[in-house]
Amino acid sequence: MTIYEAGPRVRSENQSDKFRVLPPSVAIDERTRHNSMTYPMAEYDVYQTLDDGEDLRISVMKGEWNELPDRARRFIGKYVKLLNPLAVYLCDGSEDEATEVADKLVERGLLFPLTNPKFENCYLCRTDPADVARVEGKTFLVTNDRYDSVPHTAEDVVGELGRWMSTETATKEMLRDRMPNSMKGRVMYVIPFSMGPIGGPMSKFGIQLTDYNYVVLSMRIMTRVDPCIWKKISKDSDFVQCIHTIGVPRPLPKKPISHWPCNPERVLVLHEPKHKRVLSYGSGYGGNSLLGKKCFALRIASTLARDEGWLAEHMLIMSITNPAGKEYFICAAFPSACGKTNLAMLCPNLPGWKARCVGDDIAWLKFNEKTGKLHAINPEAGFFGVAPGTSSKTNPHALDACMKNTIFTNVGLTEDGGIFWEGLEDEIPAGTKVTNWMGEHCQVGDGSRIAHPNSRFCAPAENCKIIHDKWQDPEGVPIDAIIFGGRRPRGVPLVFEARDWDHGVFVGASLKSEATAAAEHTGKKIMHDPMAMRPFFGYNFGQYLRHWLDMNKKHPMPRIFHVNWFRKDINTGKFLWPGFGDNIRVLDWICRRLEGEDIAESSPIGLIPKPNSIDTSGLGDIDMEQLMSIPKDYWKEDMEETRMYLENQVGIDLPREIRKQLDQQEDRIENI
Ligand code: GTP
Ligand code: SPV
Ligand code: MN
Repeated sequence: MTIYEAGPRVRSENQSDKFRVLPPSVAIDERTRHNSMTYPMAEYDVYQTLDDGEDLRISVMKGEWNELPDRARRFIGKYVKLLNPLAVYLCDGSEDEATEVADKLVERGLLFPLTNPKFENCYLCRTDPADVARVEGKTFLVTNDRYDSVPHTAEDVVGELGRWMSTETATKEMLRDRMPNSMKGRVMYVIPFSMGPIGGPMSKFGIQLTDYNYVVLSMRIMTRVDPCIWKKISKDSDFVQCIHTIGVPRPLPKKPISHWPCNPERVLVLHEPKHKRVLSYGSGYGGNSLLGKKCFALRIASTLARDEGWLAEHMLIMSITNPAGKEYFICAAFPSACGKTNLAMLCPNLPGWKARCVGDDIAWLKFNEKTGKLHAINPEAGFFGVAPGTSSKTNPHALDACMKNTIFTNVGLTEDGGIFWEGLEDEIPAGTKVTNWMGEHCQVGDGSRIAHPNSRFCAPAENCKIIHDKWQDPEGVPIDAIIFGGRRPRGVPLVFEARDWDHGVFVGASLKSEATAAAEHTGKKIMHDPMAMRPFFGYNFGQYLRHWLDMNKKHPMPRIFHVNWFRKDINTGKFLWPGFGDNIRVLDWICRRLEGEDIAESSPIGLIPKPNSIDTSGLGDIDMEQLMSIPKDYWKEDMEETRMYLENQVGIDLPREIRKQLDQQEDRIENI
């Protein structure tokens, strides 16, 4: 019974009357006594007055409650009342804290430290096989008016551009049926974080509450977690409320699979842009649980961006410097698992070129009056990258960035304490014994799947050897070009330039790609993924297009391009383009276009490279003719299908400029 002997800690003088320190509650003490291994000991108790007037007793395990700004205390208090955790743990983002949390997870069997000396402070984690990706079908926008969230679809058409839930249903489903007591017996971690450099003019604050310590470790890598944020919130800045629970209160109904507690049948992820609030229940994985990422930095932020005149996009940010020393910054929007991380960390295969990474997944873009250009920041601080396919050949910088302070999820564990995934066959010899992502024993090269297709590494951005000097510049970097792209095995040429801004927005709106493993879709069917944002819009896609179109009316905007690294030979089925480091050849063409070089010619779908204007020196046999061809039948069908899609999915919300682009492009294709 040490807890009473320890007694309350001496508090500082500036306690408000809303805040009193009490001896730890008997309730906590009982639980602590019964299972002191599992249940941590509360340090002290406080009373917090809630918005409804109730004085709630809260046990604080770590951190100084009275140093939090009043509105943060009220926010946390409100959810302590609802979720009923054992205690509250105020995270400070420090290394000691991360070590403490990681050690606990190793003890529990969720994390495995990588013992191979190649790795420094790296861990492997395996999830419940039912919790391996974002769940788009259970992700909703919550607004009073349905059409603030999603477009008017045609009659009898199921909308694909976001899901809407009414405020009443959301309240019932989340706040009444799921969240009450869902943290019972668990600790609530409170994470103050910034998306973007702390205090920067383009940055925003968030507070995430979570009962999952894996999330604590990952948020610390992916965002800037820092207690100085409390002070900034208390002064003038607002914060986005991020509430996450795995939905598995204690005692556990059954033993978690792979030591990964989750509640896959009941997953629900809700966004309320009006209240700047995200509520996520049931999943511990990626975009479902690291709420700074897709939930905040895309869905909530895109709504804020519309209201405040900027853009929040699913884009990488990189710079390339040509042999003459001129640097260009570009943003590229590719759907999930279509090559953003790879392009962002490009190793150019043309002599004299240099590439630098600013961000690999999300860009916040705002016009900068000083430079007269659109500027971009990467709101994140780490990479949550697709593991399979990453190798020293395809993406050496990503592989290198994973060697320290990294958490791997759902990859294979080799017998010598390293990692394996599909794509590393040249580096890890066949026959090496591995434990696959499900914990089963197998061997490299035995034909079985070793890493999950959506397995990921979570690594600090500062680990990347080619991270740009300005990646943390609070003003962002000036963008010269925007690129769209997807996996298009047929018909779509390697590169083309949009005719103008409106045409470029139309190109983005018509973006399609093969389905990937980053969400619950299976197979390789071609899906529409407008602006690479289909799962991430925070508001009505028709209004989103309106906002994009209007951006160019207010400010000069960068030029827009479309690329396709994934076209396949119609005879052999093999990729026609080598991709990866050779993508610099396409970027080189784009930069020369920006310089006004006469290397493009008009085509029905945009400006395409003149023959021989893409540098293919040293590539051997490349079928450029097939790679650049624009088959009339394909495009006729494609345009008809795109028209159907936009009319069915966006209906009366489709801006007239986009309709005009559709008409014009159809006419041009008819005349091929
Ligand atoms: P998210 O993190 O899900 O948003 O994905 P991402 O867009 O960052 O995709 P990433 O760069 O991780 O690439 C996904 C897969 O595409 C990996 O398996 C890569 O190896 C593969 N890939 C990337 N670039 C190329 C390319 O130029 N050519 C080919 N053939 N494959 C590529
Ligand atoms: C994506 O799916 O685009 C990702 C992974 O970047 S997740 O964070 O899970 O959204
Ligand atoms: Mn992504």
